[in-house]
Amino acid sequence: MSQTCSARTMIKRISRSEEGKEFLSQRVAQIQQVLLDNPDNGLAHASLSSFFHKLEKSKDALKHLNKAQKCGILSNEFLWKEEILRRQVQSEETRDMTDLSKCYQRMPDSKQVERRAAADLSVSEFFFKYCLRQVPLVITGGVDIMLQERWTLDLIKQVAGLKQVCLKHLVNDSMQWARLEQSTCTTVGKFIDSVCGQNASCDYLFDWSLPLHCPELLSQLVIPKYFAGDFLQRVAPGSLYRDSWPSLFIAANGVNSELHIDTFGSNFWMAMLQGKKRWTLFSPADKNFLYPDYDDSLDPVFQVDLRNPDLSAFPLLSLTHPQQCVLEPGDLLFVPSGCAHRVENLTLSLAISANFVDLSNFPLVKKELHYRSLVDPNAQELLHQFDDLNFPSKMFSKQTDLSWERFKKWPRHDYNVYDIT
Ligand SMILES: O=C(O)CCC(=O)C(=O)O
Ligand SMILES: [Fe+2]
Repeated sequence: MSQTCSARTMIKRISRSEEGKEFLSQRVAQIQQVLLDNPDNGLAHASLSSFFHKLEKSKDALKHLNKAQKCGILSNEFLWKEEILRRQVQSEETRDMTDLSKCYQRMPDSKQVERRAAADLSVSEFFFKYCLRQVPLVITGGVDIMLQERWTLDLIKQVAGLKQVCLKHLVNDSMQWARLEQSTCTTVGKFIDSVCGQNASCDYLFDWSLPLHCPELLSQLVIPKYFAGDFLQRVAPGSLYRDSWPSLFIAANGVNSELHIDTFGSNFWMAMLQGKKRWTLFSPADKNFLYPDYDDSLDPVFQVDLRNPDLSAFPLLSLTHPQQCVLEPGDLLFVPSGCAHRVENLTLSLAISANFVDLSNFPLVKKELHYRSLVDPNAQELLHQFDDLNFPSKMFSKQTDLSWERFKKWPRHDYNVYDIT
């Protein structure tokens, strides 16, 4: 317990301890007693639901949440919790219904992620063959489209060295997304020195927004045609996620991000600038066989440990469909919405990435924003724009690469010739 961690992670640790479980079970018994006298006590049902949830008894938690709602305890937060519990129950039921005799005692072999040269890949082929079918792809030479001169750690240090950054670090039993918790804050320059030094840091400069923190780096960037139609650039300035990406990643050899699915149904790309990363990806259909734990979030952590897979505890892992690739400088990776992934930095590495929305994930993104909007007004505002019948949701098969400036001022005047609907 020596590593610093979030309250959420600490609460999970305590509720999984013997004393924690005993305390929670006693509370359950007390509330059940109250309900014997007054079965329509909505608040008691709501509270019982929370205690069952902490005891990881999701079916009971969902049952009592629904009873609380029937007793008139209605709020958006309860609808949000209901969806979290529904996801948990559904994943457990899917596993219960799966025939264990089909499982093996080892992980399936990983297939290699397909690789295609940017020079031979049209926007239409990318969209219909990979994006729409949720097939990951490495676009080789993709980074040459994006930068005339590839960024290096030296350049990042020159331009952003004095800026403040808050780092992440991996905590094995973290309940935070990707099992990454907040670590120390420092300057970009000091962090780069520390990852280049002898005793490289275990911290991760992870998803550091360039538009927010270092826009001066972006003026030279070109957004490849495959991602240039990002719907997040068609919403009002200030809207959620519109200016979050691209973001920067720097890590020493051996630093990882654990299994996760990118949030709000977004698609994702990553451009590898320096060093190597090994990606392991699963198809969206594998999600429940990776043993998601939704805890208090719509974005689960996964109970399986891919470094040392325990097939006795998690037998359905043997029925998944892993794909792997090692990203090298110049590679541009596309990760479709809904694909769980884990990333290992095989060397000191530098990369940029972005999440995006297009026609391939638009329905999923709207569904995810609907649930997030129950507790997040910014998600509600974004959804409102996406839901507008006049929202420009067509794409263009002859889309060209766009300079950063043109990408941010999406050239709407061309919209009448857009042909992918
Ligand atoms: O490079 C990494 O560690 C993973 C990046 C990633 O998956 C993300 O930002 O969602
Ligand atoms: Fe990710």
